[in-house]
Amino acid sequence: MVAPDPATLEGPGLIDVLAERIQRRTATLSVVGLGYVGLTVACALAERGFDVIGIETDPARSLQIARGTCPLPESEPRLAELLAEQIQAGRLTVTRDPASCAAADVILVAVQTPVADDTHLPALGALRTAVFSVARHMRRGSLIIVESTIPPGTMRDLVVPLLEETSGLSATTDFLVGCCPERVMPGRLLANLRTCSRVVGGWTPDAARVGAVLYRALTASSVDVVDCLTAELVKTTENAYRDVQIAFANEVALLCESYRADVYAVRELVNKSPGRSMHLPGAGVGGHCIPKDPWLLVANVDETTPVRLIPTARAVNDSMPRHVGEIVAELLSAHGRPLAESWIAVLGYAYLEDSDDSRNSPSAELVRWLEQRGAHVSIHDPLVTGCERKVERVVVGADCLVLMVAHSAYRSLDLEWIGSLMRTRTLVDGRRVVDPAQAETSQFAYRCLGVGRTRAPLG
Ligand code: SAJ
Repeated sequence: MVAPDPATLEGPGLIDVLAERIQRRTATLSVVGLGYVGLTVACALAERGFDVIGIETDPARSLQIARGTCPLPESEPRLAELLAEQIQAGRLTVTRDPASCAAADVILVAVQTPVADDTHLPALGALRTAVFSVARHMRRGSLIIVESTIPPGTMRDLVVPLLEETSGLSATTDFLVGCCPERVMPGRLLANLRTCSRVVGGWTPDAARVGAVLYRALTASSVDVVDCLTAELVKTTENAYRDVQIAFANEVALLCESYRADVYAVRELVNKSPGRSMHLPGAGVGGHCIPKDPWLLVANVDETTPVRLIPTARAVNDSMPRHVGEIVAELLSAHGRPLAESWIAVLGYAYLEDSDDSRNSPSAELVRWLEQRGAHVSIHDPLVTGCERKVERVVVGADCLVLMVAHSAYRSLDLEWIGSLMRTRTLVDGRRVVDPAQAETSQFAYRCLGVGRTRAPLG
């Protein structure tokens, strides 16, 4: 084969040479941003035989990872060992210097793309900085892939123009660029990389084609090749879809409380109907994806397009922690305890069952709401650092027990014993964790979100 002209992609087979180097694992990769997404994909790519240069600007984090120590919670199966192995093997190296990406044939950008708490507008500063630093050092003929979840149109309006203007290179003739939004999930980071299908968006068909070669080395599942806009829409839509589904379940839960019915019984039978899959109602929607991605989806839509359902779903889900607080206040009031004189034990601070991740925790919102009304709140979570005191320390003298997360550990609570430690035996279940009959046998006044019965204690 004639040596390709390094000057342009049009050289004879330069794109095929890059694809082949990826295929043969002889391509050098760089991952910019070693957070949940970047660190996981850097370790996974190193494990698959690539030389990977991790670029992390945070000094402490960069040093920690360079030493082979995983900064993510221990609950990520195998990630800590894999990181240590790949650092030890010299296949993964870590630096703070963005210029290091000049050695890479493929550069993945995996930085956070948050939305502002008040305006819900995307904050793309980290992405802009990362793309700018890549553009200043990238090589002609390299492939750039953005893994961050980004608002539709961001590749067109931000990433490609910034790359071209800063590098002086063309995204159609001098380098390849695309996006492949991550599909990781805390607690399943490496597993999802191996099992989730991926959507590779290419600025050009060649970029998508070569990008697909890389992601076929990562996942055993399908790799779909599309344009950038479609890839941006798929990721933000799949999470907005989930948020709307959860909001529907939450609204039905509120209806069932009003009708004095049981949303869980209703949901079970609804889901027996073909084509129905009603999600679970609950005490709120947390995490780093679902509360954010719906706002990214609608961020760049023109103002003539009505956007109603998605923001409304966000408002419904964001209201759930406060709704749990209202149930607590109602139940305590029925037992002669004004909120302002009450001690409340909140069980569960992670955003998800059996997770130690408390980002955007619905419990945090509930605690704020209760404390703003004078209640004294103590928090327990066996998996969240700082909340793992013994549960008896948290519930002693409490007037209300609030279950906010369906941790497995809470499904076997000794309610009789816990009740004996409390001042007032009231229990509000935000996730249908405990058996209502067991709560009643243990003399609790029990309310479950979505179930419209206040059960007075027996006897
Ligand atoms: N939740 C409900 N009811 C439900 C499902 C979830 O209230 O029926 C709440 C959870 O308690 C949690 C929040 O929503 O507070 C988010 O839960 P999640 O199960 O969606 O978990 P996440 O946030 O880790 O979502 C990730 C997403 N994956 C990626 O973005 C790659 C999402 O697309 C996945 O559907 C989800 O994992 C999953 O469970 O697979």
